[in-house]
Amino acid sequence: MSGQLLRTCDAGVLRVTLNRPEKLNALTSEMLGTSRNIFEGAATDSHVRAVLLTGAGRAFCVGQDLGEDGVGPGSDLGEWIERHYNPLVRAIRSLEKPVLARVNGVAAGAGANLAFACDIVVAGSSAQFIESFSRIGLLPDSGGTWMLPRLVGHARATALAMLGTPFSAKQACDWGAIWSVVADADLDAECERLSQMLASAPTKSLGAIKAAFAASWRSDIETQLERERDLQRMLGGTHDFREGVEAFKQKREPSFKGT
Ligand code: T3D
Repeated sequence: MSGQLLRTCDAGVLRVTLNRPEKLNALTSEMLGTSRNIFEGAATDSHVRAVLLTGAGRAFCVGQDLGEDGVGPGSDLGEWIERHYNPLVRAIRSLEKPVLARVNGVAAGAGANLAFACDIVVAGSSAQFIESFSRIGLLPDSGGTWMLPRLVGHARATALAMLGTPFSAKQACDWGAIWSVVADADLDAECERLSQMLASAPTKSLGAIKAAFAASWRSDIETQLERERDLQRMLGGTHDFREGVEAFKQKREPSFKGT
């Protein structure tokens, strides 16, 4: 794997680090392809029970590397998006395991929307988000036009996208775009705590929650009730459900296996 992307897996937590700090982790096609492969591989890797996505250095990610061949004016950006961005967003959204974004600094363009595609987003207090697309004549991609209005509401999403105004981690949290904001000095400890918590949780339960919430946006209540019934039936047959109930009865901590 190239040094532009770091991957380690330990105690059920797959850590993926965007690693071009001198370019604020601007995304190259190589990074996009490799990260897509990593997320797709995580789906079937039983050692992986949670994923932590972060950036090296002072930024989380500033989106597409605007200097890369094939993305300049006159290029077929639709083809670029379909080949490089949409597969990655689909891989994150369809992964039935939790994905935690550790936003350690600026998240701009597709970098912001990749964070919003993750399941839980924790940002350091100095981090900021920028829907910077309109500044260069584009619209939010990487699922941004889908996620942002759902996270922050139509009015805020529209202004953020049209104005390209940076918003702080605190604003993002107050508006419901992210889970929490912590002091920069506490970011590592908090993300470590959460990722370990997620990796020792009943993985199939978390996967079902993710799938059901995602499906709810395109479903009516009747369809969703049926979906909940079917998923609960599946979960009722898992080891972790048995363990959860046993542990409750025995007044001890459960030991979930993710099966
Ligand atoms: O185009 C398509 O294929 C369609 C897909 C689009 C997806 C997208 O993500 S479009 C949006 C792309 N991203 C942006 O427009 C953000 C551009 N960056 C910025 O506006 C600023 O860098 C920030 C406001 C995010 C941070 O500013 P600042 O002052 O803290 O840092 P800086 O000095 O601007 O950047 C530091 C270095 O990173 C600098 O390199 P240098 O001059 O020291 O060698 C800068 O050029 C580089 N950098 C920052 N963003 C990008 C980048 N290099 C390539 N691509 C970038 N997106």
